[in-house]
Amino acid sequence: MDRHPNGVMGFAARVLVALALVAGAAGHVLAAEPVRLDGAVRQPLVFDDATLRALPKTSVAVDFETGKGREAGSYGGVLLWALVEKAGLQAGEGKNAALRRTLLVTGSDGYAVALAIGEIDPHYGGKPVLLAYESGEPAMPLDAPRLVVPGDAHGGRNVRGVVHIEVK
Ligand SMILES: Nc1nc2c(c(=O)[nH]1)N[C@H]1C(S)=C(S)[C@@H](COP(=O)(O)O)O[C@H]1N2
Ligand SMILES: [Mo]
Repeated sequence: MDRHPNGVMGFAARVLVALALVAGAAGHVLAAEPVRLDGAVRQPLVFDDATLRALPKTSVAVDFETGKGREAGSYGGVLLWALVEKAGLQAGEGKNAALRRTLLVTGSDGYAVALAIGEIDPHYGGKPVLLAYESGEPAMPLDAPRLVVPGDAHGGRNVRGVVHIEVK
């Protein structure tokens, strides 16, 4: 007798859980703030997951120490240099003035690191620093874009949840 109401409640509960999961999943996607790229560029740009995924993908291997131990794996995303090129780097005045430029990359929690443009310019360091949107093998999407600096021994420059890249 009371199996039926329980069954109905069970179904209703399952529908609510399913709705919550769908809303949660949708909220998850919307939760990732877009990344603003501005400062010394001709055209400030904003990148979201879709615009990043539409650009050529690069994958890099990482192996770094963190406060919680070693992390080895892979990340996929877009070359930071490609984003800067797209926005159009403004070099400024003087001999090799572009080499005075830096990129301040900031996460949603305010954590920030600086890179020199010469570190990523293919004419100089050419390091494949990424704005990554996926990681692992097989690749899983990240909650939010992450700066990935391959070759670093410590993970400190791999800014999670990047929201702003300022060319200074
Ligand atoms: N936004 C943000 N990114 C961050 C940090 C942080 O505090 N905030 N910590 C950094 C440090 S010190 C390390 S060691 C790595 C840790 O990487 P993990 O989060 O993959 O473990 O994240 C880096 N990226
Ligand atoms: Mo760290």
